[in-house]
Amino acid sequence: MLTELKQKLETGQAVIGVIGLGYVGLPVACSFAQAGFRVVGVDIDAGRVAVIQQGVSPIEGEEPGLADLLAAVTVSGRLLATSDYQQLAQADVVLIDVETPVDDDHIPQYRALQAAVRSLAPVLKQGGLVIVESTIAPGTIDHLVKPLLEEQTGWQVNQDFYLGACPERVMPGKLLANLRQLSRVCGGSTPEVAETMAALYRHVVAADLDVADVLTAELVKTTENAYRDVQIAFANEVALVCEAVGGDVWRVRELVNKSPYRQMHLPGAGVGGHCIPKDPWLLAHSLRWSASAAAARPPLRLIPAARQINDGMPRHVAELTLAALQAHDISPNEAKVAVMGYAYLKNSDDTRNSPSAVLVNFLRQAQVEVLIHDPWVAAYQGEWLSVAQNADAVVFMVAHTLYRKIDLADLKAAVGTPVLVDGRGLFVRAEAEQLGFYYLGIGQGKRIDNVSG
Ligand code: SAJ
Repeated sequence: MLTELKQKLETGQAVIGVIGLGYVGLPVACSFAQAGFRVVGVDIDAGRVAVIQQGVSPIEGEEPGLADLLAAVTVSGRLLATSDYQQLAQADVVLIDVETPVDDDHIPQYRALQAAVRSLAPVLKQGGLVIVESTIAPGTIDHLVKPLLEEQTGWQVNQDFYLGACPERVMPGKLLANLRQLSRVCGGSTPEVAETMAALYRHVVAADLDVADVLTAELVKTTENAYRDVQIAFANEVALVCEAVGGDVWRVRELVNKSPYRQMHLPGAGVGGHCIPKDPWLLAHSLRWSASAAAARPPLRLIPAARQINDGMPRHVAELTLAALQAHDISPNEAKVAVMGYAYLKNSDDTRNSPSAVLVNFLRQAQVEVLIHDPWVAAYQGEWLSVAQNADAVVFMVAHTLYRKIDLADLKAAVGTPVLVDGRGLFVRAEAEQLGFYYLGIGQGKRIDNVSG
């Protein structure tokens, strides 16, 4: 059966199913349709399906090429969007691209994944290949997806159907580009399945396709993001040391990275987004699938600690801000603070897990009046100067290019009290102080002088 499937993939005769038409599934569906496959895209959101069927992308933000591609593949009929799982009966390969969030206790929430598998099972074609592209805790295929599919179909994996994991590496704003240009790990339930997956992805991926087993594919994706989180936490911890001892972390980082094999990441006001805050917990969860894994392991220390450091940065910025207000004898309930930047990432409109949201909540709990600006986020656009007008402190949380271009003299003229809190190393401290700002920055030796005395 696998040989037949591989032939259909190589000739482009295979029908591809995609479950979940979000910011991962929709570009994937469009890319396989563009490659010449017939694609059946299924989503439970009928409204979303209707918009897509009209050839319109429901994905917000700038996604170069996606709108035109979607229009083309719906007009050509290569992509059929539907809410009817029955349509997947014709699919030779089914990709699953549904959300896999973690809850407040960092436990993966697999409701969407389980619902997708349960809805697919009754219509799955015998000999079909099911590939989970969502980021999942290592062990999820083996301990959840495989048993559920076997139970729901009464079939046996690698006899009646095949299974794989090929975690996505998309990033908002670069969905189609990343899909084409980033390498993928094709984790198959057997080596032949992995090779078959590579034959499939070869049609849309121009980068390496590395064949592996399923567990390796699950480990690679969660590890690559846990790696980034730990690296950022290291930079943040060095920043806190520099503040305490009077150093400048930006200069330290610049010179550290001149040393071979050093790549110190950027310290900052926090770590947001839909990947980095979540994936380390998915990796950690791999230890909970079996008692033996749980018993064998030493308690995880570095990965949880990194999450705690990074999650603590917005509060640290809030503490710097309150300290600066106190140095000017301004009590929180009399203060007006302008927060510049609400997206989680520079030059992005994406506010998922925004560090600014944590900062704003903390300041408002301290009775501070908070105004927010973000040139990319619809709710907070407008003239930055008017948001900063008469502020007792201006806090920069996101390294938007617009903010880097701000003339600090204009800002100084607008503010009520010249307090500048720099969460992303946007400005040169000496220049800000020369203009009369009371400057506090992440990783820059904390000031302790009281200016009102
Ligand atoms: N951040 C820092 N310091 C750094 C880098 C990032 O504080 O040195 C902060 C950012 O401000 C942001 C958060 O971390 O709040 C995440 O930034 P990111 O650059 O990692 O962007 P993401 O969250 O979109 O990460 C995604 C990831 N891709 C996938 O999961 C498929 C990540 O692995 C990629 O490295 C990143 O995109 C990318 O650069 O493409």
